[in-house]
This record gives sequence, C-alpha cells and structure tokens, in this order.
Amino acid sequence: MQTIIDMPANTQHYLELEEQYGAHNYHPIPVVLNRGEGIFVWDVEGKKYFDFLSGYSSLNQGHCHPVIIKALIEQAQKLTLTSRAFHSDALGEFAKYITTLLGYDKVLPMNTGVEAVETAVKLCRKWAYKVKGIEENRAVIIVCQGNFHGRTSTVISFSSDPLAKNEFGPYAPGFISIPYNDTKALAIALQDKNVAGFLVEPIQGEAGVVVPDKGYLAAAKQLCEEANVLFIADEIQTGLGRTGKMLACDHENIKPDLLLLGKALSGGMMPVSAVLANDKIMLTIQPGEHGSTYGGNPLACRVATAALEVLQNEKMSENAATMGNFFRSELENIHSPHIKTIRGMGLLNAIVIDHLDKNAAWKLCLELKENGLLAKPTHGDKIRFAPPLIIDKDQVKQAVAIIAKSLTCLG
Ligand code: IF1
Repeated sequence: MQTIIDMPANTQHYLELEEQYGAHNYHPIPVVLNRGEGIFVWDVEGKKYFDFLSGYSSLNQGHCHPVIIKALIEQAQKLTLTSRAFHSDALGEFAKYITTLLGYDKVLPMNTGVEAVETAVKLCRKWAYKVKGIEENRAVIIVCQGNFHGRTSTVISFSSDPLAKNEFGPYAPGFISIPYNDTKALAIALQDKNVAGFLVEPIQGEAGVVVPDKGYLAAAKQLCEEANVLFIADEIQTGLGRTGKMLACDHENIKPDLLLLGKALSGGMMPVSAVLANDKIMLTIQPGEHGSTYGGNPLACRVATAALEVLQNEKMSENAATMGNFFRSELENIHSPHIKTIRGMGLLNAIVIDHLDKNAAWKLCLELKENGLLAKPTHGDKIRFAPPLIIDKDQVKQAVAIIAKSLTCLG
C-alpha cells in the first residue's frame, strides 16, 4: 500500500497538510486535484484524469461549466446573500423556474442534501398532524434498509450502515426500516395508522447503485396513495439527468409528494438543495417555523437556474441514457473474471468485484488512478462509475480501455 512518502513532492506536501491539520473523517484516494474542466480533472503534478465520480453526482454538468460559472460570477459581483429577513430579486424567479420545470406548486430552498431530507421529515410530520390527523409526536416515517440520506443525527438514526450510525446515539425515534425493493414489506408497514411518509431513493447510491425491480417505485407510490402516506423521493443523487431522465421517478411516470434535490442542482459550484411539494403539504409550514441562513440566497438561485438550464439545453439526460447503455455494454465486453456484476441506469453505474482479496476494489481504484481515471469503492467490493453527463462515445471507449487495462492488476 502506498504511503505519503512514496508520493511525488507536490502531492506529498498537500497530503501532509491535510494529515496534520484536517480531521480524519475520510480516507480519500491519494490524489491532490487543482483543476477541473468538463469530464477531466488534473492533479498538482499536472496529470490528467477522467473524473468517474463527479463529486458523487454533483458535477452532472461537468467541472466548471462556463455558463454556470458566468452566472456565478455575475451574481457574486451584485448580491450574494440577503438572508430571508428580506426578499431578493433572485428567489422568486428561481422558485417560479424550478416549480414550473418540475410541476409543483412550491419549492423550499435549502443548502446541503441532508438539509433537504431533514426539511422533508419536518414537512411530513407537520402534514401528518395538521392534515392527516395523526396524534402529535406519533408520526412514523418508513425508510429502507441500505439507505443513505445524509449524516445529521436524525438522519443517521435511521441508517442501516454501522459506519454512519455507530456511537452517534441516542437516536431519533419515529422511523421504521423495511427491506428495499419489497412492496409486500411496505404494504405491511403501511398498516400502521401512524405512518406519515415513505422516504426512498429511486436507486440506492451508497449501497452500491442498487436498482430496484421495474415497477417497484410505481407500486410503492400506489400503496402510499391508498394509505394516505406521503411518497418522499430522495433524488439528491439520482436526479437531474443522472439516470437518463430528468428524475429517476420519470422512468416509472410517478410524481413524488415530496421531491428532494441537491448536488447537481448547483452543477458542483456550491451547496444548493431544494424540497418541492404542492400547497397542501408545503403550506403546513408557516412563517418562522423552518429555514436556514443561506437557504434561497441570490447566488444559489442564479447558479441553480443556470445549472438546470444547461442540463436541458445540452440534452444531458438524453446523453446519459445513451452513454450509460454504451458504457455498460463496453464493460460487459471486457469479460473480466473479476467483475461479478455490472448494474446501473443512465450514467449512475457500479461494478461488483469478485476477488479473494477483500481490498481488491481499493487496489483496482489505485491502479485506475495510475492509469488516469478516478473512482472510489463503496461498501468494500463495489466501485461506482458516474462520470459527468457530457461524456461522449470516444471518451467512454477510452475510459473502458483504462478500466480493462487496470483490471489486469488483480491477476
Ligand atoms: C459523504 C455517500 C453518496 C445522498 C442522498 C442525501 C445525501 C446524499 C441519496 C446528503 C449524499 C454524499 C455524501 C458524501 C458522499 C456521498 C454519498 F457515499 F455518502 F453515500 F453519494 F452515495 N441523499 N451523498 O447520496 O447530501 O448532505 O451530503 O449534501 O457524506 O461522504 P449532503
């Protein structure tokens, strides 16, 4: 295993700074980046890489997209923050744009993805007490085993990942966990009259790009409707073109009661998230009952509008669908004995490594780095491959050639 002293001088310098002065809450691939453009990034030694992680699907539009950068710079030179104590000329225009685009009455703007998840939990509970008539403090939200919805104390309370959850108790009550991709388990859980919502990822990203059976989401939505329970889609990672449509829910023509967006909503520029809902849910929260300092700030509004515009103008969802199919078929054609499974939708894909060495996925990612492609394992034996949605056919071919060459390191 490489250590810091094995690294080139510039890289070593920055790794040592982080080691000394930064919390050790991550174990990154040992590469230090200082430039990004489109699907490529460069390290401090000047080496170029394919970015096959895209900031965990925050960079769907590619690094430093010029249109988004232009919006960022223009707004940054005018007005960046008013707080919600006052209005700005940006929030109303953004709110109209995104609600019209996605077909909802209203948007509640936040910053990080987990803030959108927390906002959805609060909206769901408010709706439960004020509209559905559940007894106060009794509302229950159903979640799925294998979920990842963020890292606040409430949200890790319903995580099934020991690494995200252990030793962070006591845990928030009001959540029950059921198996993912299991409509029978959902139907049983919905018999509890205190259930207010069902929070689900259309594809489980962190779990290793687990794609549910076709029809699962539509069946789950139907069950929720019949039980008067809110269907809450966490599209923070799957949304905004990543799976080959604007929203992953679009593949099953379902409309979530609460839609959660983040990550690529700003094209990788800054934290911007949003919860979209219709009035009967959104207006259960009254002035002063929820918010945040930066939520809906003018800079975020202008950047997010540009990020959404380029997604559509450059037909990135359509490209993700086409390039995703091509990428998976090219991976299949490698016929590697070390690839047990290839799965995904659009340009959200993963391979499951089949190897006696439990560090095989990590070693493969180090070899990929050496060969000019950046990716990172998730949950041990899975490697997520999620390039920006602007990747073209030749670049897919070049990336697959790097993957094929790198796999030989596993013997
Ligand atoms: C980390 C994972 C991915 C998300 C979904 C909400 C959030 C996320 C579906 C919260 C965030 C990030 C968090 C980041 C790594 C990355 C991740 F590995 F953690 F699980 F993508 F799969 N819903 N995912 O994927 O959004 O508050 O982070 O803006 O924490 O290491 P956030």
